[in-house]
Amino acid sequence: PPHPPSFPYTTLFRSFHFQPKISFQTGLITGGEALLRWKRPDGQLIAPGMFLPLAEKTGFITDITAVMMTELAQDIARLRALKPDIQIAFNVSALDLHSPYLVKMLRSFIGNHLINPGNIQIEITETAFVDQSERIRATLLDLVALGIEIVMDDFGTGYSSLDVLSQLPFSALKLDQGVVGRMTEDSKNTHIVRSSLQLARELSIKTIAEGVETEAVYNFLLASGCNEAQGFWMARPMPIEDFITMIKEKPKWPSSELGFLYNAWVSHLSYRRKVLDTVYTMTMTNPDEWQQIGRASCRERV
Ligand code: G
Ligand code: MN
Repeated sequence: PPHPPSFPYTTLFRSFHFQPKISFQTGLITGGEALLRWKRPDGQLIAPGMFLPLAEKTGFITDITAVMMTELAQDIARLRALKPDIQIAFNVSALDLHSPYLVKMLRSFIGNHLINPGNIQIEITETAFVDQSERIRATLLDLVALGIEIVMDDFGTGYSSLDVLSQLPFSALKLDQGVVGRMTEDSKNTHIVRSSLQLARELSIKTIAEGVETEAVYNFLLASGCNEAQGFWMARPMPIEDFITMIKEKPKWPSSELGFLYNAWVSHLSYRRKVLDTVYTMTMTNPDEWQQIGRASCRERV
């Protein structure tokens, strides 16, 4: 079996690969996810699965993040020159959120006009751990105050919970690639995806589908009102030079406003349901309590 690389990691060549994210509304690239890639001196790539778990266990991940964050800011500056509104997602671990260094670094990049807050998105996985610390919560709020979006990664797996989603300032959820991949296999998975999209809608957060490997899955998500897609069917992660070429070419995938009409329709139905529920409740209640019910249902709508 392959061994994880031994320390020091610094002897390895590190870089980011970028996987494009596509807007369902326009069919165009909105940005991408930055994925860490390590190369051995012989040129062989080391899969993240081999070094990240060890780095997390030893706490070394925070050093990696600090070094790579600086590199990423340079990369984003290059990409911004081509597309000023580009949005690059960066994965951080719950460990990275314990200390204020992440916020400090990002604040300085923004202060120096190297990047705009809108150019970077922070993806957090294993949010179960995030839940437990006030310190982490404070870090996330600092990032939001800077104008940076926080994404819950791997939504639909054991690590991401509904409870955490509602308590922390996430502005998007990223559907797990396993859930997305199995979507067209049976109707249960289809319902899981649809109801996740609806949940996000009700919480007013954006949705990104990861692991879109076929046209069928792409089209289904398009019709269901998902906001963005990422996956092998459109593009694999690639070195920055290739990503730059692609951004220049402005490729276009299928797009439609249909999903957004679907959204509006679902919202309308659920609004009607709430009105009917309220009326029904009122007929069953003492008029003295009506005002309270009205107030409660108004709160729900805003
Ligand atoms: O969960 P996270 O966002 O960290 O996952 C990103 C990983 O998913 C990357 O390593 C990327 O290579 C992989 N990936 C991206 N798109 C696809 C896809 O369509 N299918 C599969 N199997 N993996 C994908
Ligand atoms: Mn991710």
